[in-house]
Amino acid sequence: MNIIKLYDHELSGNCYKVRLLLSQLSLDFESIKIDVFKGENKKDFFKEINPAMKIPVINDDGLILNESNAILLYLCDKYKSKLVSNSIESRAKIYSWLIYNKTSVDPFLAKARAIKKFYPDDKQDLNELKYLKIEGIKSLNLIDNYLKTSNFFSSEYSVADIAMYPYIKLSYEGEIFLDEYENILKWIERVENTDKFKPIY
Ligand SMILES: N[C@@H](CCC(=O)N[C@@H](CS)C(=O)NCC(=O)O)C(=O)O
Repeated sequence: MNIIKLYDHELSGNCYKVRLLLSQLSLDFESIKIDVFKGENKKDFFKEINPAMKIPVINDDGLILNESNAILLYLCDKYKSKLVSNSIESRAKIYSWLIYNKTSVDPFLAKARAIKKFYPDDKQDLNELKYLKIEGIKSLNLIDNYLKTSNFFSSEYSVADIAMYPYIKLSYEGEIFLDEYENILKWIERVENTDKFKPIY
């Protein structure tokens, strides 16, 4: 039987997106840890798997795929999940939010988290952090406003919510706090109450 292989790291929000979807689809998988802190993603064996040298990557019966949000869409298509809607209008919304996530949310929130959580104090660029915070907050404002009238990013819980969840939830680790984002906080609770939800840590 085919078991999906996931090149993974427990602290990676992007890998978590894939683990959460696999859990919610009840799909077994083998987690293969790539220790990015020891540079394993830059070793020759991994460059052959993903020349971009980043995790997550899946190998599903020989189909090798990188880019977390592409993996989410692929898994839903392959395993016929309704976490990508059947309605063309809802799918369009999901695509739009997945791209917004990768251009306007993760680049700011994930980078701020990486700097504050993983870089030594003397390697933290405070100007960069300031910029990431300003841009991250612009996106959080937009999202909070959107969630005022929507329970989820599409008409129902979908991969767009899975994609958005980890770096918004963990934004405090980059010193971007959610206290004033009432609608985002309620959305986080709704996501955490979905079936077979698993916390990142
Ligand atoms: N756009 C990629 C980003 C992947 C990414 O940045 N992965 C991080 C871990 S969360 C990584 O592999 N970092 C190692 C490095 O850049 O050297 C995705 O969404 O999958």
